[in-house]
Amino acid sequence: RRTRLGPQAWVLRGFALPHLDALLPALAGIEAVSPFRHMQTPGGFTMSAALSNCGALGWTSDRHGYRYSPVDPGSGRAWPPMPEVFLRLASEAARAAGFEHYTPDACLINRYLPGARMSLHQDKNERDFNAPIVSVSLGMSAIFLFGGHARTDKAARVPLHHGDIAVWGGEDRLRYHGILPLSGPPHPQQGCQRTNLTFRKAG
Ligand code: MD5
Ligand code: FE
Repeated sequence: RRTRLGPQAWVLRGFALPHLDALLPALAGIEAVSPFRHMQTPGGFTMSAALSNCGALGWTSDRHGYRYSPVDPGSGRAWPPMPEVFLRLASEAARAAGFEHYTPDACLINRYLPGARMSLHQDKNERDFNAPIVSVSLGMSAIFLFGGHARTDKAARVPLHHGDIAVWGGEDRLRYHGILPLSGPPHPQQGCQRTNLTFRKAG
């Protein structure tokens, strides 16, 4: 089922479910090389969601700012490569939302425990705003905030569940968005956590 959020924004309910047998072991492999960690913001706060990355570039944050880097600052080594199953799923989801030939070079992975949130922001650190962003939700359900092009625009609340994929491109690519503090029942397989894979064309 395909739900339209905006002119070029879609939620593909359960789209990742048939891929999880391959996806979850690949995620465990990434986590073993580049463990989840809480980043500092330039303003001196600690982000409540922990992150990791895979792919040629990974999104990082510290007191000096936000940037994409080929190196995991925790290890000083390259981020783990993007697994084939990640690439295939992101590209199939992009195609289902109308974006052909999607080749992301970065996958930011956010891990939320109960209470963790992401305040309204735009994703503007990527070089190419023409490419869509593809987001895969795993584990506990969350309320996604889908805002407008100004921070003060009223944001729609969209529940995202285990296996859902959202795709934002074109004029919807730079909308303000966020995640309300995680709460609710544990997920039967994933327990008290939500993991979000966010594919981008960053370089
Ligand atoms: C999350 N992550 O659930 C979200 C999913 C992030 C982040 O926001 O930056 O790590 S990605 C949601 C997104 C990305 C790009 C555009 C829009 C939403 N949008 O226009 O609504 O952890
Ligand atoms: Fe974002």
